[in-house]
Amino acid sequence: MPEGLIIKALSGFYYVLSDEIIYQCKGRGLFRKKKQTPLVGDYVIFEAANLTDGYVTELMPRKNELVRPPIANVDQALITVSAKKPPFNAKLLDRFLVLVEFHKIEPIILITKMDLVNKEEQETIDNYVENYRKLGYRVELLTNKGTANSHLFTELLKDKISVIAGQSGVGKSSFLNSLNPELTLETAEISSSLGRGKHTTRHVELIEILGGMVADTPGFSSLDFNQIELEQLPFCFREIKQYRSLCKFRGCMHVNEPKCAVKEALANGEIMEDRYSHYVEFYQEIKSRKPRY
Ligand SMILES: Nc1nc2c(ncn2[C@@H]2O[C@H](COP(=O)(O)OP(=O)(O)OP(=O)(O)O)[C@@H](O)[C@H]2O)c(=O)[nH]1
Ligand SMILES: [Mg+2]
Ligand SMILES: [Zn+2]
Repeated sequence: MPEGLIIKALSGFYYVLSDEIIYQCKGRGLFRKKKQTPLVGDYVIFEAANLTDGYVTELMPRKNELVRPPIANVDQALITVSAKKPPFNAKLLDRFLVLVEFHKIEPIILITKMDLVNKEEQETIDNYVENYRKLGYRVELLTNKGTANSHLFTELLKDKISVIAGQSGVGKSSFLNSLNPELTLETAEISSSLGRGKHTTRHVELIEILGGMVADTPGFSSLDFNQIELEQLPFCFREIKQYRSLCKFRGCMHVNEPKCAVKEALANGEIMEDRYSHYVEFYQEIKSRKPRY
């Protein structure tokens, strides 16, 4: 039986890509019995007598899975923030980074709408970019309008499953369109009264771009840290992870403890203040979460 990749799940059907052909399939009852739900990104075994009456019969083991957006086997996340409209938001960027690091997915940072910034805003952004690059992140500054961006990403997407994530209106669909002029993903002006996007993209679908599969998503609709336990948070910040073994106390959470190497690095300017203050905010957020039982 053939193998394929689920590229879209809609109204009870799974669309399975196999050898450049898409088969419309249903799930076999067996998934429900095993409490398995096929996801976009699942590699599957299926049978199909024709293009519209197939059945997914088996799911291959997953590398990882995200709940919102629902997608499996993600290799990397293109975290998208705009330089302007909506305004650059480092805290939101760090929120996405924490969620992506938590799932052990490689993040790539895209800063869009660079055509809109003035000199002063450019300097602020350059400063952040330098810091994020120091942490080892790949950061790209982009203009999606009237510019081809494909030359920057020829190797990046190839043979991988990527998701593009970010607030509504930052230009995710526009960016994907800029990689391939034949793509015509729907985009929309951000609302002038609210200054934010309209959630134009509504379902998750993998699209073939530059030799890889990319999911344009409606943004990570849920950006809460419900799955993350307090002890896991330091591991989601690369610089904290790097210094934590030097702290005096083994269970140091790098907030109130004495002889904390993270706070020393902060005082020496080796850790960016902004990042640390976001760490503390996220720490408080998780700490004040109601217990789940
Ligand atoms: N000036 C400028 N405008 C951009 C750029 N990228 C996107 N836009 C505009 O920003 C608006 C929102 O872009 P979309 O691509 O729809 O944003 P999105 O992130 O896909 O939004 P959702 O689908 O709602 O999550 C559109 O009007 C785009 O034309 C850019 O680099 N420069
Ligand atoms: Mg979109
Ligand atoms: Zn510490």
